Amino acid sequence: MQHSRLTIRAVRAVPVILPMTYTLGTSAAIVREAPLLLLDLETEEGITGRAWQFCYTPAAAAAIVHMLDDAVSAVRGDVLDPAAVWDKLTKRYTLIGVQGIVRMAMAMVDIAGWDAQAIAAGLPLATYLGAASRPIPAYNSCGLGLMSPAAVADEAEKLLAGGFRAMKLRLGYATLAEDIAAVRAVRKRLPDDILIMTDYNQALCVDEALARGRALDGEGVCWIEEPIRHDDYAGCAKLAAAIDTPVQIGENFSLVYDMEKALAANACDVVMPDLERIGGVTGWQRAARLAQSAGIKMSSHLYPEVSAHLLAATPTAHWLEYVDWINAVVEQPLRIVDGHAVPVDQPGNGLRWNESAVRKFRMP
Ligand code: SMN
Ligand code: MG
Repeated sequence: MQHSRLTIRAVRAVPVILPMTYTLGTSAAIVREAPLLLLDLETEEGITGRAWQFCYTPAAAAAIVHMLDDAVSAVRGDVLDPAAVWDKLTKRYTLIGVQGIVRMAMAMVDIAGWDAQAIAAGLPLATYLGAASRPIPAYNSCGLGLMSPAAVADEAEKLLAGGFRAMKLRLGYATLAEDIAAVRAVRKRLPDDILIMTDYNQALCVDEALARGRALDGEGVCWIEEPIRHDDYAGCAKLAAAIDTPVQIGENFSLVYDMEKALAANACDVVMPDLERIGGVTGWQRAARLAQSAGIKMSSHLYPEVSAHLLAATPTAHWLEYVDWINAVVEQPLRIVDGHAVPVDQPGNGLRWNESAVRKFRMP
């Protein structure tokens, strides 16, 4: 691997609100537009690394910008070694805790830092991480929120565009009967070989999840995601043992330590860390090693452009979660070919902002 020494100079973070092609109607909240933060990490050597972050709410974007300024004030002039920067910032934020917006800011610096390094080496991120870049099986995770069976089936049909062979259906209706009706409506409308993932977004208590999980065992879904509170690993373990369909968790693992605890508790059959929550590219690589040791398949949550590179370098890679949120403001949206995400064949992670689109969608 080629190493160019880069020095951290500054960050530029631009908050945008992007319209979503499909409403994300989860059991926890309905998301109609995506408040995102776009980050440029500049180096003294003139190389810029990039990252984006889903801020969940516009108010968080401003808070993360403050944290980014603080983080970079601590590492300005340092050699851009993402793992060392992570350790230094972890120490700086020990008292407040590496969580929430602190962790979000740190992860953005980390993701952009790895991008800058790969660009300096002249290699796509996947290759820089030692993997052969390859297409990654992707499921369409846009839309399919809680709505009538007819509406959800109509939307499912649209989500096949782009050659997707799998998609994710949100569940957690008031009753088990409504969950089953939604699954059956989608199943009936799609060709038989299309896979359906399901996601409860933590809607249920353990007993209800047992009942619904057992019922879903008869419906042929690919996995049941976050049926109960994300950090109830004992409850998750009970479900994973009792339900035949794989139990999927991981988008709420905060750093790799949560994943360690979940695996130790046998809380799930498969994992899907979120690039930001797990601690950026540095955290993802640690998680990938854990998944490999545990022999457990690992998918991604959001951030498909960077995750495509990371899954190429993940020994137990499973599915990439595809969302199209960033497409309006990038020069080259992630390509989906025959249901596979194709990591950009350019140095770095491939994120380049379309500056005129960024101006158009900039948060007021
Ligand atoms: C989800 C959660 C939060 C933001 C977007 C999407 C959802 C998923 O749980 O897994 O896609
Ligand atoms: Mg989810």
